[in-house]
Parts: sequence; C-alpha cells; structure tokens
Amino acid sequence: MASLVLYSYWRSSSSYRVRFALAAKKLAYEMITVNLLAGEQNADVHKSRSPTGHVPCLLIEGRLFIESVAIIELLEELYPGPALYPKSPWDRARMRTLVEVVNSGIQPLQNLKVLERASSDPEARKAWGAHFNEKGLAAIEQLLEIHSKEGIRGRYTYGDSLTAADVFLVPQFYSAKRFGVDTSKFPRVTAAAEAAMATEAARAAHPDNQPDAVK
Ligand SMILES: N[C@@H](CCC(=O)N[C@@H](CS)C(=O)NCC(=O)O)C(=O)O
Repeated sequence: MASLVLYSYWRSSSSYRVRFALAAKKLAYEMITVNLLAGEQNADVHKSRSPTGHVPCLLIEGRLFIESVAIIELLEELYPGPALYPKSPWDRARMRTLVEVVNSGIQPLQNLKVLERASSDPEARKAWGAHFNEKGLAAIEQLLEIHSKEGIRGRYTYGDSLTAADVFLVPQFYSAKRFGVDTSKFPRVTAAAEAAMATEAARAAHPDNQPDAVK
C-alpha cells in the first residue's frame, strides 16, 4: 500500500473532494494542513509543491499531484474499488459533466483569490460567491432532471452508488450554504447532496471533522 500524504485546508472544497474520495475508497493517509486564511498557500515551500498555490496536493509513491480531478482519477485507476466512475462511457460522460460544472463552472469563480480580487467588502464577496453558486446549482438541478428523464434515478447524484459526482457536489453544496444560497430552490440537488452527506465517507471528509477545523 503506497503512502499517501494530503495537503489540505479544512474549508477548501477542492480538498474536501479528495478527502471524500480517499474515504470512499477506504485509503489511509497522512494530512498536512495549509492555512489558506494565513496565506500559507503563497509561501515558497507550498509553491514548490503546487505551482498554482492551491490545495489540495497529494503525495503518492513519492510523486506530488495537484488538481482534484487528476488526483481523483489517479486514485480511481490505482484503487478501482469501490468504483467512483460508472462503467458505461455514456454514464461516465454524464457523470463527468456534473464534475466539470462544479470544477470549472462554480468553484473557480468563488475561490479565495477571486473573492479577494472582486472586493474588499465581506458582504460583497459573499454576494459574489452566492451568485455563482446559485447559477451553478441551478444548472446541476436541470442536469439531474435530464438524467432522471433518461432513467438515471437513485439516492445519490448519479444513481444508487456514490460516484465522483457526489464527491464534487457535496463540497460545493457545503460552500453554497456558506455563501447563503437558499438550496431548497434545488430539490434534486438537495436530496442527492443530503443522501451523500449522510454516508460515512462524507462524514469523515466533512470540514468540521478535520484537525485544522476552527470550532
Ligand atoms: N482546480 C483546482 C482548484 C484548487 C483550488 O482552487 N483550491 C483553493 C481552495 S478550494 C485554494 O487553494 N485557494 C487558495 C487561494 O485562492 O489563494 C482543484 O480542483 O484542485
């Protein structure tokens, strides 16, 4: 079993994704925390790990990886069970669409450095984050309706077992709530995220359950 080290921040939604995937696959790992509010992501030592100055980073078999999609796909290929990606190419593409809406369509627009650039006023930052989270969740709600019409039904975001779609949706749902989005406007998203959040893997990955959580 390879040794795994995750560089993480408790409230980072992208770190939460990787924690969720590691827990779903029951992979043990060491955690090194990077305090984003203290600016530790911009220190040279962290930039030497992550040229983007982001978390998460995963050290696996002596190699460092950044970008949660690449990390989670690597974990899937190295540790295929329990699978987080459906087998059929059609299902994989549908499920990956959900992943991408979160990964490229929501999170980058509400990232800390973007909020800092958008405004110095905490209320304006919150409104900015809420705007993009709301638009993104609305798109996911519509996608879930389309999937349901195609016969994809189940407890979770894409069917009846946890997939990468849950691994990406749950942290974004958590962020949307932090930004004050009324998630009840998105019943399919809410039902799927709540079902996934109730799993043991999601609980282990939850920000409040991390060693660097500020209570
Ligand atoms: N696409 C990247 C996004 C990584 C990312 O943006 N991480 C955020 C935390 S969720 C971060 O480190 N932000 C630091 C900053 O904005 O200064 C991934 O999926 O890993």
